[in-house]
Amino acid sequence: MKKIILITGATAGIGKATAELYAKNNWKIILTGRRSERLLALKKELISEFSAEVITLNFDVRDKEAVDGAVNSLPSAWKKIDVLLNNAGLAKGFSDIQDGSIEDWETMIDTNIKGLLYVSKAIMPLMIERKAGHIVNIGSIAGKEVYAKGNVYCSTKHAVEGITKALRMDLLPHKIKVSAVCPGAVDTEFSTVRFDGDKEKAGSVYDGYQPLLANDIAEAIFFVTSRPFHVNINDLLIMPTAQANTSNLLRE
Ligand code: NDP
Ligand code: 8X3
Repeated sequence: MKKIILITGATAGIGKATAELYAKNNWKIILTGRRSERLLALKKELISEFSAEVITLNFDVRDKEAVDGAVNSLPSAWKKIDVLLNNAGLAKGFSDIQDGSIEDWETMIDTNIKGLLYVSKAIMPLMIERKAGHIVNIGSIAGKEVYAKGNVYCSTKHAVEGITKALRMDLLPHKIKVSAVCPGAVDTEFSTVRFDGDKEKAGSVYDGYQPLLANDIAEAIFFVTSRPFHVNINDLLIMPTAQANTSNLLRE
């Protein structure tokens, strides 16, 4: 039987690349995100390129009722979700904490922490009922270290690290695997979002070195979810070769 993955934040970057890779590998895909036109375009692409079976769910992870409504709306065969990829997330702003915008803080906390919890809360009962499933959270090097001007974003990713450990502990009796995949710099729309659409500022984040590509992370996620049942990858930290940690980057 084909396996099913639900991906949050499938409209861009890591989520989109992951959808493409899983479709190529014959999985059934539930694409989710806020930008419905992108969801529909990706659905069309996955069907035409891979003859994939795809459902789109259009919701904001910050809206708990919308999350519950979307998950409940799935046909029962599609509720047998094998992998939940908690990928939707963002950074907003880049300043010393005393100069930070409270609105930006709330957006990051509501999306990266509360949104991840809302989606997990909606899907865990479906996995518990079947005593099967795998939750993969996208953490970050920013969840392991804090960098200058990264304060609240880094804190949300530290929270993802804590939630991942807690999920693994509490879901152990239910035979549900829990993993974190934690990238360093990946060239996606991440920095464009962080800098409110300023492409020049965003591009400069990736100047002078080879960042990771979204597909590098998709491949890692696929590796994590294709191990035999007795093997769990708890935590996978993946960096560009040119990036030793959050602060040491070799730009040439
Ligand atoms: P992108 O900006 O390219 O993609 C982010 C995705 O998240 C989009 O599909 C977006 O969809 C979705 N998203 C954002 N906010 C919401 C929301 N409120 N509700 C639903 N979906 C939302 O960035 P990346 O692919 O790089 O980011 C994916 C994850 O990877 C994030 O968690 C990020 O923190 C993490 N990460 C990124 C790194 C990087 O350097 N790029 C490094 C380490 C971790 P839409 O706007 O359509 O809703
Ligand atoms: C994104 C990685 O370090 O560029 O999570 O903020 S970083």
